[in-house]
Amino acid sequence: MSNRPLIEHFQAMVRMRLFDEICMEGFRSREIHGELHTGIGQEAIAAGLAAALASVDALVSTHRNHMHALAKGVDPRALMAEIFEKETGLCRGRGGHMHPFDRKTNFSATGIVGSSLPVALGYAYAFWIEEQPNVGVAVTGDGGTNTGAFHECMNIAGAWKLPFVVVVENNAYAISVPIASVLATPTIAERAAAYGAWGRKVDGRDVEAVADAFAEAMGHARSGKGPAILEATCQRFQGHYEGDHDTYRTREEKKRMRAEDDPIALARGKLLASGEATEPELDAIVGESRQRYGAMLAAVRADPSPPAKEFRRFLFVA
Ligand SMILES: Cc1ncc(C[n+]2csc(CCOP(=O)(O)OP(=O)(O)O)c2C)c(N)n1
Repeated sequence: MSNRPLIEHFQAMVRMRLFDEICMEGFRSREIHGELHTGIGQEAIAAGLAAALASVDALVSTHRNHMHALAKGVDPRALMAEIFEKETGLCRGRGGHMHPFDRKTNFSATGIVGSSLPVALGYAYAFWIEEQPNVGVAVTGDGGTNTGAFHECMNIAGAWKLPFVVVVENNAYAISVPIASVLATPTIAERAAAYGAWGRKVDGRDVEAVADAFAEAMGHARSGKGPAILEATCQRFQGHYEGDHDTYRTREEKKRMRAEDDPIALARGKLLASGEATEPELDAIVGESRQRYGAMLAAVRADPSPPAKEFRRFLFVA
């Protein structure tokens, strides 16, 4: 049984998808510069993390970070303003899509693949030294698990029994590289044994399965038993970044995943089958979320950009 009613997960996933669709619109209209990576198709993983995260826990995400920020409780208005490069953003528009940081919710992200682990491990070590019952959580893609940082962090977290949880969003590709072609073991979760860690692989399209497993992983880490690896399988519906030609996946493969692996459609089907919700109720959630996020976008668009003469402000040179 999940730690949150499925209808709440459904609402969270709908909002996450709308958020990223708005970012895609901002990218097309050239209001957002640089690379944009969306989490469309992967909503169940982010939504599944929310309930078991306390505000004092730290979450460190990747280049594909918007949905994790929303799950951690980052203000969506301030996040959207950051991504749209506005002075009202979380980092006054200077961090942008790949480097949001929020002191209030202990949320941050890094575009350096694999580097969410050492940052989250730093939080975990600090929590341990200060004897606080908080957890440092790193999200990484499957590609990130093949970096040296993954092994180094898991090893020391296991040796010192640090409150450290790694969530692997296994969307089957690291850009164009099929992850199965570069893994020594059938799963990533089974590496846990090498670090004395808790490890599990779940269906990352199933928000309740993710929520249950993540709550268990957090409980394990919080109670002083050491680190955990939660591998959640999913599909990335968009290209690696917006504008990616995505020729490494066939048209059929992409069509099939949208038809069969959509976590929002799967949750909708479950809610209807169990009688927990009706079509009009679910449509109302989508309509209300659309209205809320549409109004947010209009407000963000009206916000000021950082003044051009301040382009060096907040830049640090060693
Ligand atoms: C250290 C480092 N090497 C290479 C890159 C370029 N790069 C950006 S994303 C990416 C692939 C990441 O794949 P994965 O970890 O599976 O995450 P996904 O994009 O699938 O969410 C690479 C190689 C980088 N940002 N950092």
